[in-house]
Amino acid sequence: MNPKVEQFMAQVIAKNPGESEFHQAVQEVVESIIPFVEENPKYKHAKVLERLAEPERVFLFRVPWIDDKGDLQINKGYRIEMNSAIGPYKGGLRFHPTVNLGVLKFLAYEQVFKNSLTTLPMGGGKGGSDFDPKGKSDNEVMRFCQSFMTELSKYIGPNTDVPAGDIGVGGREIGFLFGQYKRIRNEFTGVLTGKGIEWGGSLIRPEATGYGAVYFANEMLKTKNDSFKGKIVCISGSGNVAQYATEKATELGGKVVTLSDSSGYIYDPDGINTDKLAFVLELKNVKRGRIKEYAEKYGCEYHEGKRPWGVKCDIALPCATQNEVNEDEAKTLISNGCFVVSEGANMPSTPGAIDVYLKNKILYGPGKAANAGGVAVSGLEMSQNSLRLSWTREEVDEKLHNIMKSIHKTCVTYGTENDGFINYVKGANIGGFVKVANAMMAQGYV
Ligand code: NDP
Ligand code: 2IT
Repeated sequence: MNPKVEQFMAQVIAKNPGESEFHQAVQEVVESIIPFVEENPKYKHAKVLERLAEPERVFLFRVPWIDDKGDLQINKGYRIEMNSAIGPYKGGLRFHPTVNLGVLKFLAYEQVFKNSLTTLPMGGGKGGSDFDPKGKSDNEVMRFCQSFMTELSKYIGPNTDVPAGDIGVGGREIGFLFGQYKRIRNEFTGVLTGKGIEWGGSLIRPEATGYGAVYFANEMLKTKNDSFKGKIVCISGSGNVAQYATEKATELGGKVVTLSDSSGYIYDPDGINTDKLAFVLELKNVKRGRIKEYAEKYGCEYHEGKRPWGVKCDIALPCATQNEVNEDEAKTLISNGCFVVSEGANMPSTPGAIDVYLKNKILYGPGKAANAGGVAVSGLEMSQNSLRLSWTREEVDEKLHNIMKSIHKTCVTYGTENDGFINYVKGANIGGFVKVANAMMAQGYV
């Protein structure tokens, strides 16, 4: 390891003990940025990297709520306000039992660079709870969301900090959260994104992350004069991001053969067509069932407790969670002919897996570039809320498409190496850094 990176990481680890995902996210970024900062010492003197690794503010609070049996339950609630150099804090809320400070800090840290890449004026934040919506009734989810927002409402606002969804937080949760904010503050504002279309939401927001990850993959393919046509695509997850990645990859001529959830994956060699995808949407978003039921309905293979990376494919779109592709799985993907990885999820590839992609010089789009479409359309939702009007589906989709092209271009600018290989990791990290760093330099030591 570069000794400067080692030195920097020793400090980050000492200051943030036990936060392994946060250490991982910071290390991936500083490996790209430290050489760049050495060439641009103004950033070094202003300790921009050190400041970026320290949240501006962290809230940690108790969330008491009553379950359907009448028993009191207590969860932890968090909001990390990471960096506001280029705009209000912006980033999702995750409700999942694995949520802890280190996980949310990794997500908030990534969000700062991602939001900068979108070209829109958004700082970075993230929040959530160790609450598990799985198996809870709608009323339990509502009571939890109301209690969570009762505290969170003290810290957020349309010009301060604008949360949205992430794992375990979709349209239902955003509705309950918005209702409680409006009730407490008596304000109808764009304080959250991912709202319903009838009450201030944006068209294409539900689709945006998945579509964006596919648009980004398509831009990478174009650099090789290639496209999705006739490609076999493996997707993990079956939630919001996976669903719309499946839709767009299929629309562009790919054949999506896998989806998964935390219990296992399905393999459908005939491809997940429009009708089958409609079944998945109903299964996951309305019935809240398991992906196994897809295999039962369509008579295809289901692999309990396994991830889909052993299936032969040309394109892999990890759309479930962090560290879901390890070094061995990355090697398997490549030996099976996979040459494109575009990350719908945040940090789905382990450092070992990323090394494998880079050594093999495949087209690898890291999450902070490839999945930025979601927050980008959140930014467009904020714009529409401020203007008090709404754009058409076509308008929003075109803006999203152009933003993904622009992010790709930024990665090419900062990531192209001497032999012509585009290192999208380096490109995304430096491209995201420059705007935030310049803003921090202009605003003094805050
Ligand atoms: P959802 O809650 O809609 O879906 C999550 C999916 O991932 C489910 O299929 C879930 O399975 C699976 N999953 C979650 N945790 C694990 C785990 N520990 N192991 C295996 N599978 C798991 O979330 P999203 O689709 O919104 O988010 C997916 C990823 O995309 C996350 O990394 C998120 O941070 C990222 N992302 C989301 C954006 C958005 O706009 N929603 C924007 C940018 C990135 P199960 O149902 O069994 O839990
Ligand atoms: O990780 C992410 O970018 C998101 N979960 C979306 C954040 C947002 O504010 O739309």
